[in-house]
Amino acid sequence: MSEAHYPLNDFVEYPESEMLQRAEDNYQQVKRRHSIRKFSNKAVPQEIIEKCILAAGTAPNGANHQPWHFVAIQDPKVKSQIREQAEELERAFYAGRAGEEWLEALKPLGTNAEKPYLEHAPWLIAVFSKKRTDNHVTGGEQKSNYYVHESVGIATGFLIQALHHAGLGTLTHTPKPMSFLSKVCGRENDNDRPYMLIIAGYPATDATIPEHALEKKPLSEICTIL
Ligand code: IYR
Repeated sequence: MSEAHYPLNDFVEYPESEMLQRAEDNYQQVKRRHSIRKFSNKAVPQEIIEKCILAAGTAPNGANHQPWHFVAIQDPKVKSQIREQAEELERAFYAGRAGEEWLEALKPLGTNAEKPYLEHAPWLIAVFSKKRTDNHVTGGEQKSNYYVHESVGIATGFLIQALHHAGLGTLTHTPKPMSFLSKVCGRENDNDRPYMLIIAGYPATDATIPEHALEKKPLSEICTIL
């Protein structure tokens, strides 16, 4: 037997012209989001980060099992552990593990193994995916999760969008392997898997973006109408 269904009473319908304006406004807003690699150490209230994580938690996902967990880190000791271990992995990456083609692709970004922003930024948010449920959704009983990667990817997108919308700069970071994050975040178990690290805070006054960051593909290249 299926559960009770409720009428969809919070959907808001706009006149077409207003919809077009809203779509345009949103495009102008999201197009100002750029990954930044220089963060100010100016504090950001925890409440803002929590609200953005709540927004991430509304993402569409498999069977509403919500297969994610977010660890929001502000503790300087934890941040410096993350920086230390991430830099060790990045040194190996830039020293050759990446391979020539990948390093060539990264040249326009001007990145290297130094990751001071992992300590400077007020917040690091480690996103974990969960293979099985272990939360209130199924009354504590462990059940399989579905479309985990897709679900957590969408939630992470929502999180980045929420942080940007709130007025914060962001950067995605995926050190490989990411297993050290499980340990640092106290989530070493066979259910949680580190998915991505999101750095959030105010951009430093001398933050820059590479020239090519503004070169987005035109609609004709990314869209086909049938
Ligand atoms: N993780 C490395 C390298 C890196 C890889 C890609 I693909 C990027 O878009 C950016 C960086 C680093 O953080 O330097």
